[in-house]
Amino acid sequence: MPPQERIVMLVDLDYFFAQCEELRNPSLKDKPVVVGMYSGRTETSGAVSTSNYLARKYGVKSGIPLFLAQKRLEGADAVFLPVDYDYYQQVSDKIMSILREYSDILEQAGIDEAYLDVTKRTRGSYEEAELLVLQMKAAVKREVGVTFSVGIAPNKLVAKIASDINKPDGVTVIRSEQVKEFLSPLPVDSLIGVGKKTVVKLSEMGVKTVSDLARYDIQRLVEVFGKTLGVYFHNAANGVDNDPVQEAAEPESIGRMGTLKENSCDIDFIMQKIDQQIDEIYAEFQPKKQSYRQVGIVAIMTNLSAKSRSKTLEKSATDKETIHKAARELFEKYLAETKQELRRVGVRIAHFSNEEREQKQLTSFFGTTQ
Ligand code: TTP
Ligand code: MG
Repeated sequence: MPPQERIVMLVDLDYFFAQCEELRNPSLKDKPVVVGMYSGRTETSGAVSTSNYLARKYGVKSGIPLFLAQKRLEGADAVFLPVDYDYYQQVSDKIMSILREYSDILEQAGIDEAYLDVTKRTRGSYEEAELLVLQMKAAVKREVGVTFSVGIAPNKLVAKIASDINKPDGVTVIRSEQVKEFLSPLPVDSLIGVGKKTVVKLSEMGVKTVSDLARYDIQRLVEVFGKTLGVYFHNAANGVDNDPVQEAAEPESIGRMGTLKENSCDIDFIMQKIDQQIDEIYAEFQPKKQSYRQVGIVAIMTNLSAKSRSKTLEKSATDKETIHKAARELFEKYLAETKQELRRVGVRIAHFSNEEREQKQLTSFFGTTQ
């Protein structure tokens, strides 16, 4: 029996980091805005994380060096800002919780994108799905002030490609009977998993578009790329993808709290306690073979009022030293601001993911062809 026809959406927030910056400072809206990851070596070393659509008109996009972005935007009254993950994460969390209300199942696929299965609530109707998107857009605009683009399709593969067609603030609907026609003219690297090396190999075989790939003899694909990959390419090119939209496991954290031997605002004394806690946290965390993305601290004053602070790391980490460094930084900053003695202190790590493991699975799945 064929699997039930689904309606799947991919929601992708528009120029996300730059849109967040415009959100907290609306005067940026009519200027080119570049959000950069500054490496710190020189004043302009680093790369562009993203830019708003005005800056993109000057050829400034994700990944290009910051010095090049500056050159391209010379005299354009552009604004350059460093990434502020914590803030973007907060905006993202708010949006995801709104989107969740409009979906049967929501699978977050990154800080600015999520797959939504809406089959049940739309009773399989694409018209209903489009109306749902209008409601979602209005709610997110009203409650957060952010726009996004959506692809609606019978599966994740096609929804993802469709979401890129109308940007910003767009919607693209590809019904199952339109999938073939939609995918056919696209270059093969539009399909997830078709990287640079695969493109070269396929091109040598005379395969340039998705329709070339869809028509190519599957046996021959299997001979060249192996069974898993060959079958995957064949199915993807034919718009077949049965991967379900799955809610990620509940976010969790691992933390410890403890009372200091004496009230103190001495960072080294506080870190002695914190380091013991980190040892325990790490012992619990390590067997999970996951990575963490956030480090938080809790400080309880002598009057028993509690304050917490957290830091989202630029990259997921798996080591103990990063927890120590982030916790120390948070406490130093906190103590400098409050100048009060602490009585109890705590530390925690959160935002776990299987990134490393998934990366490995993907690498072994896609072999060495990427
Ligand atoms: P994207 O969704 O790829 O880009 P975007 O949201 O900025 O723009 P679009 O309107 O085309 O969707 O990525 C989401 C965020 O991830 C982006 O705002 C910044 C970050 N990012 C990087 O830091 N480096 C990169 O190379 C890319 C592609 C994204
Ligand atoms: Mg985006």
